[in-house]
Amino acid sequence: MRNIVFVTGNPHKVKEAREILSPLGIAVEQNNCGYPELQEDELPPIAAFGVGWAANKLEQEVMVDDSGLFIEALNGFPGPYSAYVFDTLGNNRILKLMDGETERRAIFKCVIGYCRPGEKARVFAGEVAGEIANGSRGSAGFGYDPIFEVNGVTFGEMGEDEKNRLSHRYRALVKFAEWLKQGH
Ligand code: ITT
Repeated sequence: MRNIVFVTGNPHKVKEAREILSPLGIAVEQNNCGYPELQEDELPPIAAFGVGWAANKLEQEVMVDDSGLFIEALNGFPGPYSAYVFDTLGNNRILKLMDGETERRAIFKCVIGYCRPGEKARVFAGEVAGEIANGSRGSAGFGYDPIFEVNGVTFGEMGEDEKNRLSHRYRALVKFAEWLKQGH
């Protein structure tokens, strides 16, 4: 079993990463030390900078996860600002912004960053297309899960297994695991 330190303050991400990666022979250990998040329009440079910073600070190989919900009708908002917007507005205010809007498509994106001290950061991106639900439904998961639906079912209504088989995070983590398996 390979052990990788996951720098994140979000225990839900760690739980999902464990469920997805442990069958692939990768164990994940959380470190809550945080890292600086660049202001960028897209997630990969944020993850790359953050993971490089954390690898050098902790002097060991680490991974990070930068995720965001990109809503089509809102020109990609909240995107890279998803954590701030979730904390300040929350799901109900997002639903209000979408009131009466028929274009409800959204993309949930996840970028996994990985780095060893002194080396170049690697990023692995995954995304899933879905829609913003008409209301908040389901209590599973975390964050935007109750308002993001795929084929009419919100992540909040799905069992963990179901979300972890199709999520943005699953898709990014599988790419990461495949790359590690190639001997990196
Ligand atoms: P770290 O940066 O410490 O890893 P965070 O929760 O701040 O934790 P992000 O910067 O990636 O993470 O924030 C993305 C926001 O989107 C945040 O509010 C998350 O709760 C939310 N989010 C991320 N992945 C999600 C998922 O799978 N389902 C629902 N919401 C998610």
